[in-house]
Amino acid sequence: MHTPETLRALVRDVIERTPVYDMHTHLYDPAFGELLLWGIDDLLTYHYLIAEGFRWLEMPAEKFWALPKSGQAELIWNALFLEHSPLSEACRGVLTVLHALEIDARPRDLPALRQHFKKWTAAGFTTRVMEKANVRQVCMTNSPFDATERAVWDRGFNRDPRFRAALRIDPLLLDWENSAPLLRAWGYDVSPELNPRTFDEVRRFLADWTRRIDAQYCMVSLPPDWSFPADGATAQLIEHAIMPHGREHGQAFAMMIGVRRGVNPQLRMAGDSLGPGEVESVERLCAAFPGNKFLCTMLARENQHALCVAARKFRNLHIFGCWWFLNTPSLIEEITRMRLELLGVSFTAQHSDARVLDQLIYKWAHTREVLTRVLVEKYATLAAASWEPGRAEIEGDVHDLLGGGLEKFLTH
Ligand code: RAT
Ligand code: ZN
Repeated sequence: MHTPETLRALVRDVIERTPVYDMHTHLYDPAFGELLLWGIDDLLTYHYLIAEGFRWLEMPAEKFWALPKSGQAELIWNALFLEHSPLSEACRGVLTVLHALEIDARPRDLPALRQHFKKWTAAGFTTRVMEKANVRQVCMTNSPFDATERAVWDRGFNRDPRFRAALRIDPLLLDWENSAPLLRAWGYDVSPELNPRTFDEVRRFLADWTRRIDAQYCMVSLPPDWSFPADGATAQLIEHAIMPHGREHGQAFAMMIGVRRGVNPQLRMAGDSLGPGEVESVERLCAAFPGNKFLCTMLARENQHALCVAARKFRNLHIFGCWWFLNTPSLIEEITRMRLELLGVSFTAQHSDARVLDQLIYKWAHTREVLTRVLVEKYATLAAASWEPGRAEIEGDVHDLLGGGLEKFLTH
């Protein structure tokens, strides 16, 4: 029989020891060189922190952007760590990282922090961080529309098996007008009007990239007003290119819904916001294409309950993560508790969305803390009905929640 203390210790231990498959990040295989961000200046210039820094900075945005990365980092450090306490989730994250790496931040000395990172190479640091974070594999976000990234795939390199790939196609689905000429330039016989020949050629493009990068899924982020079915290019391309492509290659389509890009363009990447999306469109897609697999996360808190209900209705839908503005302890807790109550463990509790390698440490440490709280509470309710969870049972559940369930969903 568990006491509350033994139960908590057991659940915490299992959660800490279970390696994660992090199914959505913006990290890169070290072979991508400069594209893989790491170290204190990249941590401080994370766009989540830039948005927070701008709440205090008085300089025009253009002046900030004209500074070198170290200058930007210094302004953020001063505004968010020295002049005020670093209480926000993104600020706290930097401190969790430094603490875990045994870097003493107490003197509050940025140049000294920089020195600590000098001793690592990208390759060595990757291993160190993944071990600390207990992450077994991460999925990158790979866009054929990104010229820098494309050049690396063109050159070719030896893949690091810890870095999986996902085919990210926002421009294709959201900006057909400008994507069609690019596809043409890359040798695909598409026309601006969407017709059968064009759909076939888009499928050939998707198939080529799927094979080339070994894409685990095809991903897109969508605005709140995205709707399906619809007349526009987005819905047409989904129906006539993405769906048949997904069936042919056994590839899931991952939708990240609810982002409003460039609400404040002056902030650049930090200027995106959110809005509630249409869960009904997700349901209609799942119903119309039972032979396709869908992954979905939504950005608005208001959508979380309906999205859980949608997942109860469609076994070809797997929901994942507490995305972006939802990746804060209080919201992770609320969402994870609700998902467990409605779906058991048939969802993926979290993805890190890390853009800087070091962030794997804090994103997963903070999620693990919350998951421990919620699962202890839930197992205690089972124990109260004399269903004592055994270690192996808890291990299976946690494995599923931390990426293992997704892997099964993708392969079955
Ligand atoms: O969370 C983020 O870092 C956002 O900027 C987005 O990248 C978002 O996660 C996305 O993949 O579009
Ligand atoms: Zn992302």
